Amino acid sequence: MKKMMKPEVFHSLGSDLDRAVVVIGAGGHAKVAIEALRFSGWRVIGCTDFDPSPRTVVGAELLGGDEILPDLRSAGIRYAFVALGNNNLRQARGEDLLNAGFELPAAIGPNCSISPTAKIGRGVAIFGGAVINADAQVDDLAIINTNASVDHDCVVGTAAHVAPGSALAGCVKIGNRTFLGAGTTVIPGVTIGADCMIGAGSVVVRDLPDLVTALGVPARVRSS
Ligand code: JB2
Repeated sequence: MKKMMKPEVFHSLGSDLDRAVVVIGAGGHAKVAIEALRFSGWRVIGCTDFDPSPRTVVGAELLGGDEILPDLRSAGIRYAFVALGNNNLRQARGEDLLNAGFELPAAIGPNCSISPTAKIGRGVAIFGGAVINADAQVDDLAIINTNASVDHDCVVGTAAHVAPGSALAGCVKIGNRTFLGAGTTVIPGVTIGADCMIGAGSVVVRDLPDLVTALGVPARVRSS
């Protein structure tokens, strides 16, 4: 049987839906994303999560599971943000939301510096202190986490994650769904393929193919 949204959730939506956004996920990433959304002027109406136990996440109420999303869309909620740290899940849920007719705003936290010539995709998270320089491109659902930097002409692929304190020098390319652990450095012009895992603190000095795990200074492939 289709699970319906609880009536009290309808009442909590409020009347001004122009900047109202629902957040998918109620874990650690959601905490930072919700505060970044608020910082960038969004009104977070609440979250959805697999775990239905009633709770709040930095003041945002758990509304129910993802099965309530069609009802929220019908009730006039146009915007949703996927706050799931897992790159594959984030991409999958983002595609589900687009298919369901939601728009995916970016969540931009405080003290970010984003070049007016940078291209920022849908549903991107850019957290406090991040820097994105001229002509860089950050594709849909990517995360540029706290204090990470993305220099000129870089391309960060769909649902990739540049973890806190990482630094991409100019003209670096990061493939779709690739994860760069905290404090990763990538020297200019390097290309890292899709679905890679780069260990925290690594320094990547040469190109890496798809689907590898690499770590160290300089980063070496450990498995593929
Ligand atoms: O498909 C889903 C789904 N899959 C997992 N839909 C919804 N609505 N929720 C889903 N979840 C829920 O996401 C889980 O039930 C869980 O409550 C939440 C994930 O929380 P967790 O704190 O484990 O991870 P996270 O993704 O919020 O944060 C991770 O990634 C961040 C980037 C952590 O590693 C953080 O430390 C990190 N900063």
